[in-house]
Amino acid sequence: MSTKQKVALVTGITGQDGSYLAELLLEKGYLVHGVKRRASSFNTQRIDHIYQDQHEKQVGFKLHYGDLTDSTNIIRIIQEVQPDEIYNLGAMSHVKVSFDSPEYVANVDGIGTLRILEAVRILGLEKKTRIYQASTSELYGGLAENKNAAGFYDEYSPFYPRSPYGVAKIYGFWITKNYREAYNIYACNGILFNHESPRRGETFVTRKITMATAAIALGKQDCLYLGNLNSQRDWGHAKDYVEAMWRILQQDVAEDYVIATGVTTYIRDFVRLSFAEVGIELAFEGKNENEIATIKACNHSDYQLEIGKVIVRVDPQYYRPTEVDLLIGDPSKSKKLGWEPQYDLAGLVKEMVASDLEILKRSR
Ligand code: NDP
Ligand code: GDR
Repeated sequence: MSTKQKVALVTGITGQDGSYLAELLLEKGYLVHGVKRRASSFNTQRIDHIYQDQHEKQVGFKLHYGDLTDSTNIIRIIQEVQPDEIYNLGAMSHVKVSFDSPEYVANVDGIGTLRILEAVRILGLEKKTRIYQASTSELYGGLAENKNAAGFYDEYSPFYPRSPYGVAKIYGFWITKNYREAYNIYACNGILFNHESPRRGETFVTRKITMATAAIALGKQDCLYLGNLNSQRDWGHAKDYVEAMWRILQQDVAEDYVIATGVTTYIRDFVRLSFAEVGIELAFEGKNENEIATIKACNHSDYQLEIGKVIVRVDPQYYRPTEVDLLIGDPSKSKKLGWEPQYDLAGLVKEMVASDLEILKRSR
C-alpha cells in the first residue's frame, strides 16, 4: 500500500528554526514549501544547502515569496500548496527590537497568526490542514509568583507578557486556541523556551557571546558589550526543538505543549561557559552597569591573552524597558510526545563556539 507524500508549509523558513525544521521534514519524506520574504540582498544563507540539493538531488523543496502582513498572498500560497501541515514560525522575533516597532510586531506576530488560520478556514481546509503556532515562554513574563508549586512554568501557569513581542504572541496563542475550539481545526501552540544553535541570529545573546568568544580568542575583537547579565534562561538546542514541533502535530488530539529543558542559567554563566571553551577563565567584578569580566587564567596554547585584561563590559543600551528576569520550563507534558532532547547546555555551547571559531578561521 502506498502512502501519500505529506506536504508541509513553513513560514519563517529562512530563520534558525525554519532551516532545521525543513531539514527534518525532508528527512521524513515530506514535500516542503517555505515562505520567504523578498530582501534587497540574499537572506537564504541558512537554507542555501537545501536549495542546492533541490537542483542536484531532486529534493522536494519549494520557496514562495510572501509576507505574514499580506492576507491575499497567504491565502494564495495556501491554496496553491494545499498543505497537510503548516508551521507558522515567521515572526519579528527579537524582544528588544519589539519595543522599537510595536505596531509592526503586532501585525506580523499577532495578526499574522490570524491570517494563517483564516486562510485555512476560507479555503475550507479545516479538516485537512494541521497548524503549529510558534508560541513562546515570553508569554509568562518571568513573574516569580506565577510558577507552579515545583518552581517551573507549565501549561497551566498564568501569562504576563513583558514586551510588545510577548503581547503580540499572546494574541497568536489565544487565536490559535480559539480556532481549535470554535472550528475544530487541529491547531496547537508549542510554548517553546529559548533554543539556540550555530544558526542563531547574531543579535541574540547566546550567539553574540559565542561569536565574541571566537573573535576575542583569535585577537579580532577587544571587548564584548552586553546588557543585563542577571537574567536567567532555560536554553535548549533548536535541532531538538524542531523535532518537538513535528511531534506536536502527529498526535491524535490537538493540544498545547511546553518545550523546555527544566534547567535555567544566568547570562553571566553562559559567558563563563563560552569563554571556557577557548581556555579562558573569567573573573566577574562590580555590579549592574559597572560589572566587568577580566581574564583570570588562559589555559589554551592556541589562544594566549593577557591576564587581567577586561573583555566583557555592561552597556545599558542593551537593557530592556521591562525585562523577563527568569525563565524555567516544566517539560513533563512533552514526555507524552516521546520527545527527549539530545543536547545539554554544555554540548550546545561547545558546538556554537566551535562553529564560530571555524567561521572566523575560514574568513581569515
Ligand atoms: P528567527 O528570527 O531566526 O526567524 C524568523 C523568521 O521569520 C525568518 O525567516 C524571518 O524572515 C521571518 N519573518 C520575519 N518577519 C516576517 C514577515 N513579516 N512575514 C513572513 N516572515 C517573516 O526566529 P527563530 O527561528 O529563532 O524562531 C522561530 C519562531 O519561533 C519565531 O516565531 C519566534 O518568535 C518563535 N520562538 C523562538 C524561540 C527561540 O528561542 N528561538 C523560542 C520561542 C518561540 P527573514 O529571514 O526575511 O528575516
Ligand atoms: P530573549 O532572547 O529575549 O529571551 O528572546 P535574547 O537572547 O535576546 O535575550 C536573553 C536575555 O539576555 C539578556 N541580554 C542580552 N540580550 C541580547 N539580545 N543582547 C545583549 O547584548 C544582551 N545582554 C543581556 C536579555 O536582556 C535577556 O534577558 C528569545 C527570542 O528567540 C524570542 O523570539 C523567543 O520567544 C524567546 O527567546 C523565548
